[in-house]
Amino acid sequence: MHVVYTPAHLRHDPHVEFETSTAHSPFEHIGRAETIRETLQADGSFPFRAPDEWGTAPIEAIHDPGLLRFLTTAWAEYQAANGDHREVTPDFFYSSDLRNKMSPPTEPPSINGRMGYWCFETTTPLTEGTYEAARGAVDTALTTTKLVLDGERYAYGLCRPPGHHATSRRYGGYCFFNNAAIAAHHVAATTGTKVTILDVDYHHGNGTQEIFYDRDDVQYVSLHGDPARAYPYSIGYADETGTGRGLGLNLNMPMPLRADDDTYLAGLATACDAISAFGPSTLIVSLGLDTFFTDPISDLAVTTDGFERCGALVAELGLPTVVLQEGGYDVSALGENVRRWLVGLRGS
Ligand code: OKP
Ligand code: ZN
Repeated sequence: MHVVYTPAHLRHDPHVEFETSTAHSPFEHIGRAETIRETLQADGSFPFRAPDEWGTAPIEAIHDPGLLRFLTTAWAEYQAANGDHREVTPDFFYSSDLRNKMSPPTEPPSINGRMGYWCFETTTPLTEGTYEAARGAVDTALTTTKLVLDGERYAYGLCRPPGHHATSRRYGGYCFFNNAAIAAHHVAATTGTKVTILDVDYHHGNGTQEIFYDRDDVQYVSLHGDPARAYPYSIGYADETGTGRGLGLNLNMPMPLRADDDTYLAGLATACDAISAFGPSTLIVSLGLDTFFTDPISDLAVTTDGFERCGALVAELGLPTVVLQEGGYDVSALGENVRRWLVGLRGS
């Protein structure tokens, strides 16, 4: 199984995250991807390659061109307007409720206003090289996908920053471009076949759900901490099943507090039944390891052995599978947890 990796992710290097009313060192940092790289390289059975360059067209197929335009220049524009800041976060968020009974908000002219127009929360700072890192993660996702479309059974893309919280028009939740959504659309658009995104990150992939909610060519299936208690709070409930042509093709499976391996795997088996019923040509996995029992920001209780069982269960679908990295914040265990999930998938 090939691993696609680029050091471009090192350019997204936040030092501060505003979360739970404090400024602290970020959970999402360069050490995450580096420990995964080191563990997979040390294993010796995962050949590495760099991504190809895909340009911006695949991003504009999913995201508002305004979001792309904003992210290319926002960090530099913020410096020009506000003086030197190592990393930048909005201090104002647009809400359509502010303009109740009026025309909807449009992109404001000032950089401070635009920060809050394109971003939805406070934990996702822009650093000097964030845009290049986010482009590298998209290139990684597309190159991993191409390996599978060209005939490899499995491939793993070490995407960082992650992607599944980025909506068609907003960034946030450590995510800038939705790597998995861009990859899924690429498969659907270039092959004319159906695709499933299976999202096993602890957090609901609100961006992926939003992007495909009304489409009948891409199914979204997610297991995640119940949004009644877990980020992103406002979305991810079981009664969100799709709309229009996409009705019935969005499956949310909120998980109870401290769900263990057997509980989680029972949910995953149900998810796999829904995937089989849909009959996709290709599976894209949004792989988060933050369901781990010692993850610092999550509350499920999956173990390292459980991750290998998850990979093996997904393999039983018998589908060409693109695995893309999302979350996972217990850095001491992250590399081994990814490795074991992939070992389970490939069967040895
Ligand atoms: C990204 B991925 C809770 C704050 C949560 C953002 C979490 C983003 C997770 N107090 N902060 O899905 O792993
Ligand atoms: Zn997560």
